[in-house]
Amino acid sequence: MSTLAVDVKADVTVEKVGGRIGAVISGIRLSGDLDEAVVARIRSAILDHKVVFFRDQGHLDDTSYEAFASLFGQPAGHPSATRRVREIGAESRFQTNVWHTDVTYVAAYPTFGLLQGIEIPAYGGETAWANTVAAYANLPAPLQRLANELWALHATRHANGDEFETEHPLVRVHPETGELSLVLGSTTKQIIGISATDSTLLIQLFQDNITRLENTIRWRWAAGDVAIWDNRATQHSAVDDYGDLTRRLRRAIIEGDAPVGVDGRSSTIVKGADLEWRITGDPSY
Ligand SMILES: O=C(O)CCC(=O)C(=O)O
Ligand SMILES: [Fe+2]
Repeated sequence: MSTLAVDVKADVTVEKVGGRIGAVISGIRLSGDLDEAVVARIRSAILDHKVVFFRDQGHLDDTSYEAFASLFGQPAGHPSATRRVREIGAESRFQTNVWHTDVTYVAAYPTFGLLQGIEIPAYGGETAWANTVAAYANLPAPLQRLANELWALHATRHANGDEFETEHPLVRVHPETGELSLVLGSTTKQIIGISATDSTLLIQLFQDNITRLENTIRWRWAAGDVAIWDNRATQHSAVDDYGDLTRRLRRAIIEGDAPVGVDGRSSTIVKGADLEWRITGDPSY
């Protein structure tokens, strides 16, 4: 990871905006036609900083936003949908104002998530991200050793009754960086093989370490801003403090791969399937 606050190459600047997470990238007009080298530069900034922000990208519409998202992998969505870009507003506010990693109730959960500000309230409505790699790295060694051995059940039930359950390692090896990150979030139900009482305490212990303020960044949206996060190395939460004001964001997520734990084992599906969550048509934040 670069230790410089600002890193400049070919008119593109990557400027850290948080000590452990977050950078603003300037000098790029986002589109689906970016050079391979520019895409590689963005991807490596995401891997380094876990979430990156671009200002003034109001020229994007659903189509060009999806084309841009596709530079990082296959945008996920209903297979028959013509667009894999969705606008989110009031309907999602009570599902997303909690710390989570997107769609961890399936095995191959998304690699990246993208949001763009469309209509931003005069106050509030920020989004916060937390670095789950930094959270693991800053644990004392005995807690790291404990975490390395634990697996957790992630589960949810969609409004249409579809149920999803997956077992993930508590610590995953990042497939691109090799970094170790904690895998938890709002759909984590139980540490496998540990009593419900102790399991709740352990989840709380590791979750509290993820969301320590020094591991987080909060983004004050302006219309046109785009954020891209590494969903394998972060959690995020919307901040529901904008009262009755309107808040609209454009969203896309990129299809992922199943985590691998430090012992080399991959996540396993207990109920439901990786693809089903997209086919139900249910929102999956
Ligand atoms: O509304 C937000 O700030 C976050 C939404 C969210 O959790 C998501 O798009 O995955
Ligand atoms: Fe989310």
